[in-house]
Amino acid sequence: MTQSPVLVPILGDQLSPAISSLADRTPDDTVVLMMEVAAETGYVRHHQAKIALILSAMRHFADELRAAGWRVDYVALDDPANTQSFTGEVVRAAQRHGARGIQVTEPGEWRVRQMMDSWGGATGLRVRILGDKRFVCPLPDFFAWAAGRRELRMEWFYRDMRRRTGLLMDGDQPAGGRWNFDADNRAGPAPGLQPPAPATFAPDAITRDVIELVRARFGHHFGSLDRFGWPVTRADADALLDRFLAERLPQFGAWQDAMLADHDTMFHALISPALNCGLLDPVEVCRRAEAEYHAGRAPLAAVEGFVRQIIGWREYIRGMYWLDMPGMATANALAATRPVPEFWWTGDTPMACIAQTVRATRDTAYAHHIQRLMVMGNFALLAGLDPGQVADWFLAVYADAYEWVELPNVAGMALHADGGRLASKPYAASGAYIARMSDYCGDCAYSVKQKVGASACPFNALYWHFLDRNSDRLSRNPRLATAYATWRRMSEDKRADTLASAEAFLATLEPAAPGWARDQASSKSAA
Ligand code: FAD
Ligand code: DLZ
Ligand code: SF4
Repeated sequence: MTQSPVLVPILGDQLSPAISSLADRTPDDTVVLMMEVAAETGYVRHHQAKIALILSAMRHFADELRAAGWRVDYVALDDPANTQSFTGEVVRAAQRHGARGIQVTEPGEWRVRQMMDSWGGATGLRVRILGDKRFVCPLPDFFAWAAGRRELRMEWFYRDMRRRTGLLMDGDQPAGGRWNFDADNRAGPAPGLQPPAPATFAPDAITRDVIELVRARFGHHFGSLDRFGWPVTRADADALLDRFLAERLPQFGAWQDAMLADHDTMFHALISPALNCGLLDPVEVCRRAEAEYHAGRAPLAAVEGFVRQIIGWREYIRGMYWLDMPGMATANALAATRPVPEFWWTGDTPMACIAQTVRATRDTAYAHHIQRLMVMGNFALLAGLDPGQVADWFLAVYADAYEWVELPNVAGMALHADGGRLASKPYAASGAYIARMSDYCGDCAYSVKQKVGASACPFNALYWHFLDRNSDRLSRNPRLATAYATWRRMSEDKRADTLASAEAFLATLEPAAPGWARDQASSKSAA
């Protein structure tokens, strides 16, 4: 080891041996710094399983790096000297090791980028911040793609990513002659559909230690650790991917939007927690899925649908986050101000779809895309929940939630708070959509067929209430023309009954007690 090494901080979502901050380094000239810090475990009150996943994956990754010959300085959460913030620990480590410079991969969150930009001043050292090569599209390329375009639609971006990676391409043409096979996908659940059991991984000694730590320090946070089964090593993440490819991918497309009360995960891959913290590589995952198509084991529609989620949506969402931050965090184009209700945390509601989704979320720190978008997100949109509070909820409760991916999905895709930059129309739907795509309604205290009144499905009247109260902002949207025409064709009495029914329901919503998502002292409104 040279006298003055370069310090390479590796954050909890940078757990990839191929991370760009290490690519040009050699072990004899480098100290890797990994930091468990209270500022990160507590900037929202993360689900207990999310904290356990990240701390355990960090500890396993430190061992993996050490085994590969790297010198790793690992600061544990309960180290008495720990300053409990990234900046404090970088300053301390730079002094401890007499570092001659700092090299780091760009972070996933705006607030952490602000921290990194201060490290040069705080340490007096040169700080090199490198692009994150784990994404297909470098941020400067995304900004160039977006520049001068009036509409930033995912579909066009996705085609560029197909060409760039060569995934599912026959020369310069899309495999099968079409870019998008969505028309073949997304059916409601067929009677008797039996998705396979999800793969889970028994906690090893490191994970068990972390679980004890989390119970002791964060036992007051939302969520249960009883069923903790997320992969925390690369080997287990690979095994999860293998199971998905063999057991779920062939049916992934067809049932991508379906929801069943007894099968929380349906045919989804469950890989987002591992992907987002760095245990899986996105392009590698897509190449493995593509190979299933070439081997004749999975249909093109399913594989294309899956690849689109990763090199299309995931990349596009990240680009939009960095393009629109910091404004995205406070965007509220529909002026929605209602507090998140208490039942979003407790699940204590007669609405079966929400109760089921909150239960799954509490038990596993996971819900699949349609539960997030068309149950929780749709409810938030229709009820006019405050986008900042909704974003805090999503950031806290899901094991895969980092702001770069959570916020555009919440503010852009679910809530239309960005005024339509990300989605050309709000994903607003009445109970009929949930009834078609799930088996939730059969066990619900409300009747999905009933349009108004105390026993009617709340989504029904709320849908019209949403359109009516936002007509100045949305009625000129051509994609909502039919809905507004239907609303206008209703008799005045029917419209009045509908609005009164929605108002009566909204009046029953109890705001969540303060402190579920954030320590009260660090809440956004207090900041
Ligand atoms: P699958 O359905 O099997 O899809 C495969 C992969 O595609 C996912 O692992 C993910 O990496 C990618 N993907 C699919 N849809 C999206 C999308 N809209 N944005 C980005 N990537 C996507 N995803 C997160 O990773 N973190 C979040 O915090 C997050 N918050 C969300 C909040 C809302 C309101 C909504 C509507 C969606 C959110 N998503 C988020 C996107 C999506 O719901 C999850 O990526 C998905 O449910 C993860 O489960 P899976 O791995 O089983 O995904
Ligand atoms: C989410 C999280 C948590 C809970 N804890 C830590 C931690 O103790 N140390 C760490 O390096 N990272 C943690 N993370 C992930 C970071 O919040 C993440 O790296 C940043 O949000 C940047 O995306
Ligand atoms: Fe949800 Fe309405 Fe169906 Fe009940 S009836 S499960 S509230 S959609």
